[in-house]
Parts: sequence; structure tokens; C-alpha cells
Amino acid sequence: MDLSTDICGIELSGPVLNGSGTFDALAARRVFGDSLIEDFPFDCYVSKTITMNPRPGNPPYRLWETPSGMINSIGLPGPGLDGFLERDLPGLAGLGVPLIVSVMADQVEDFEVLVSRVATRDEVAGIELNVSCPNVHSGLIVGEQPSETEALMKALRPITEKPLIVKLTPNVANPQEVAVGAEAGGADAVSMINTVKAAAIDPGVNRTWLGVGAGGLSGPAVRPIALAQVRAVSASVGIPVIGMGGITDAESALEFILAGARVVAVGTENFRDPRAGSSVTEGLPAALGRRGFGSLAEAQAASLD
Ligand code: RRO
Repeated sequence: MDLSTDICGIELSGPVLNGSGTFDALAARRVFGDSLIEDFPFDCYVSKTITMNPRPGNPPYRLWETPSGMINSIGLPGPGLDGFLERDLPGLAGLGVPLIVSVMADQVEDFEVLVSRVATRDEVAGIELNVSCPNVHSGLIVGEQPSETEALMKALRPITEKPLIVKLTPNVANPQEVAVGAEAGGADAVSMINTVKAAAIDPGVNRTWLGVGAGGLSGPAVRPIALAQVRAVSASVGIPVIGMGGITDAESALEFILAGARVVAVGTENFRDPRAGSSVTEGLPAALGRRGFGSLAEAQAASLD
């Protein structure tokens, strides 16, 4: 079955991306060898979120396993913009699939620098704007406010013709209002959901487990929340939705397509199985067939009451 599709002008051999920060392709090559990368699990690669300056990330602990999920408070460790462009981008550009670079800043001026410098690189197919990290406390809560999201997009839109994708937070009452702001400001797509604010208590000592007290929940535990939000957003905007939140297999991926997502991303499942993206793709023809669809496009066009 032909699974080829596109997302805001980026041609894809199939509808399965990775969620930003959930699959380090350069580390995967070192740990699992070239074969994993040569038979790449995704149809498009989304980088870990890049910031202007190098960051060490949050103090430990950074991960907590929950029933059917995981809480992270990683805190955006990374090489900074220069380090990413010099050291990481060449390797990521050789993965053989389109590359989307995720960026985040705590002021509009830094977002402008990040977008303009990343956009000059031909290897980059699109840019994701992370306005929704639950683990970095900045003065700017752009992604929680429709007007702020629209203003950010209006500042960034003139910088590049490359697709700009806004990563939405689930931690608001009405994510569709933020999505409408993103679209009004010129976004080409939205991706959702980022993680749901969450905390865990240390089982042995009377304190919180995560070093900074709280983090973001992901995995199958959040899937029903993500599906509800993808439905609400896709019904409210004309731009496409990249749907994610607890996808583990082709069936759960297809649930997101039926909720209104054009394409999907696998996140937390990659930590359990680095080939999870391939399993989703391999299962899609049968999953589509079981639901009576002859193609991916038929499912993308189906609208549920
Ligand atoms: O690095 C993180 O802690 C992180 C980020 Br940037 C994000 O967008 N979502 C998340 O759950 N963790």
C-alpha cells in the first residue's frame, strides 16, 4: 500500500515522524550501529530542541516511569546553536529523510536568530518552534497565550519561506485557541501534544523524585488527552496537524489520523524500542485495511462525527 504523503509541502515516503527529543539519531548510530540508521525508522526526522547557547539541562533525577507512561524533566541540554550547526547538522542531514529542526528561546529576538540561521541551511526542510516545553521556566509563556503565539509567528514568518511548525502545549484549557493564533500568524502546521505537566514523589524519601520537582508526562497514559486535543485543533484550523501522544503501534497511529492528524509522531515508545517507528509503518497497511480504508489518503480524508 502506498503510504506516501506530505506535511506542509515536505514530501514524505510515509506518515511516521519522531517526536522531538525522543530519538537521538547520532547516539543511536553509535549505540545500535549503522543498520538502524540505514533502515531509518522514520519518514522525517525532528531534532531535539536547539537553544541559542549550550545548556547542561536539569539536575537529576530526570526520568520517572509511571503506569503506561514516563515523566521527564530533561531541561533542554544541548550544544547551543553554533555547536548544533557545526557538529550535529551534517550527520542529521545524512539520514536520508527530510530534516525538521526544533528550536526554542525565551525571547522573540533569540527565536529570530535561531530561525534565520537554521533556515539558511539547505539541509533543513522545516523548522519546529517549541513554545511548549514544560521544564524550562522562562518569562515568555508564548505557547499558553493565543495572542503571544500569533505575535511570535508574525515576527518569524517574514524570515523564511521554509515551513514553520508550532509545537503546542496540552497544558491549557483550549489548545485550539493557541492553534488559531499560530495559524493567524502564518504557521504552516502545528504539532501536538507536548508533555502534560506532572510530578512524582520519591518512594523512599519524603521529597519529589525529579530534580526540579516536576516534569512532563508522555506515553500511552496521555493518548486519550492527545486524541481529544488533536480533534479539537484539527476542527479549528486549516493547517495540518502532526499528531502524537502515546503512539505505540499502527492502530494507535491510525487513531490520530482519524482524529484529524495528517501525519503522526512516535515519542516515548522509541525509548523502549528504537525500531518502534518501523513497526508502526509496517503495521499501517493492515490497520488501514481492517478499518476499511484502501489507502492512507482515504483515512486522512475521513472525518469522524
Ligand atoms: O528537554 C525537556 O525537558 C523537554 C522539552 Br524541550 C519538551 O519540549 N518537552 C519535554 O517533555 N521535555
